[in-house]
Amino acid sequence: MTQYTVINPATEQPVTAVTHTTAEQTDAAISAAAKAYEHWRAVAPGDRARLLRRFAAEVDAHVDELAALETAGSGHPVGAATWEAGQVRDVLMYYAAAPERLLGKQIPVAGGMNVTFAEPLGVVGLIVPWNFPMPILSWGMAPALAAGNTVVAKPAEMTPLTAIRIGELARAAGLPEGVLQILPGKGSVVGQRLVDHPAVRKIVFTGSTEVGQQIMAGCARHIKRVTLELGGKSANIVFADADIEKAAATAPYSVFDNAGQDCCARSRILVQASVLERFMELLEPAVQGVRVGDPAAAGTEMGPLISAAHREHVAGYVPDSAPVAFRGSAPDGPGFWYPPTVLAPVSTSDRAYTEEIFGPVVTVTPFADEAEAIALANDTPYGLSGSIWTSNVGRAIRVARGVETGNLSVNSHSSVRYWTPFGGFKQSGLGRELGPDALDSFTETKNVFISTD
Ligand code: TAP
Repeated sequence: MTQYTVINPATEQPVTAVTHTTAEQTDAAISAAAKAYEHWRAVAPGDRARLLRRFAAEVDAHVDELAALETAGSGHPVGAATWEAGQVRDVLMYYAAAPERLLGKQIPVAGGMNVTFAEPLGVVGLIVPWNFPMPILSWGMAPALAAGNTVVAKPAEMTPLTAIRIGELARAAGLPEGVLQILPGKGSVVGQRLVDHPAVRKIVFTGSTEVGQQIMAGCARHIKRVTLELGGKSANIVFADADIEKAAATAPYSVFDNAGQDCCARSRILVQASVLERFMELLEPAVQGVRVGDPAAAGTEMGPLISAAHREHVAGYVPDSAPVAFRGSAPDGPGFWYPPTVLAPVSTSDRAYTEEIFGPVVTVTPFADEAEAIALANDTPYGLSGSIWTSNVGRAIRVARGVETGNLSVNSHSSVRYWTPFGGFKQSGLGRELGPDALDSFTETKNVFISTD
């Protein structure tokens, strides 16, 4: 049996050891989920809704505990981790309303009528990355359960603790055995088995585009349903007519949130050339004002990176010759720290400009006009997120329609709202999570003709 020691990224000290799930145990869990499905799909909608509300209440009663666990195991600032645990509760509450609203249609036809049913799929496999272990688990888990599926979830090897605890809270809330199982372990073992096992009818994968391609190919062998939430290289576009003070003040938070380990990170700031100098003057103190430090301390805004290996990866984008315009601070001593870093001017062929860094490094690039801003924003294989800053409503809409990306904010740096759809264009993914239509991707439409002859 392999054990994995979870390391506190802020101290480099071990937190606890977790036993990895083997391929055989994964198969057994999938069989248990298939068995539990027969019962769970038949639970009356009102009772399923009640159980999900109880699950939400259990999470709510343990928000502080979950947040502390995430801070220790993933290095998230405690304020952010508290919000993340609260999001699990809120997403469960939102989808608890769904079982009683899984409506079909009645379609009159010659000689009778057709009725449609939204049938659950069966066992759903969730493969979750290390950057947001709690919210991303909940985005797949809650609608899948609400629709009557059973769920087998694999947290990332490095960050399994909160998912394991959420699984325990589900049982404490009364979810029957086998309905939600959390299997810590390796992607190449547990994740791969979820993809390969014929009884798993759908995979929800969030992670890198590279692994997402393998997952999609694996799912193709079984015509398995798949939702992919992948990488990003999003643009924060600042026009000269914008509130430059606000755009500059919030820009650090649109990219350095979670130390830049955020698929929605606006890691390319594009600024209209006529206001570039002013924007940079304002950005420098904003970046230096980001409170980087002990994630367990209230008020900390940015914690460490997840691991030493990841810090090395991030640092690889900032060689000694890199055009560092300015930097924020980071603690010395133990911990996988990396300071917020602004690169400018950067060539549009520089790796730091073209690749997802997944760390607190941002580039600033000038543009001449609206057409060039859209062209630059779209010059990437990704299309997940983005922001547009302008006081011209028409321009905001035009640019939002022109940028090939799934989630945009105008005059705001915010990204995800669980009651609105979320997902990517191009290589940032396939399908949508969240919002009122998420149940569509966890059900199949069954169409039944009833003769009246
Ligand atoms: P990955 O290395 O792709 O890992 C994601 C998950 O897949 C982990 O649980 C991993 O397991 C598992 N996995 C790895 N190889 C697998 C395989 N062959 N079969 C099945 N599962 C496998 O990504 P990451 O480094 O954890 O996360 C960072 C990436 O995720 C970034 O590109 C980021 O943009 C993206 N991301 C996207 C979104 C959305 S919503 N679009 C949100 C967050 C993150 P292990 O734990 O064993 O590695």
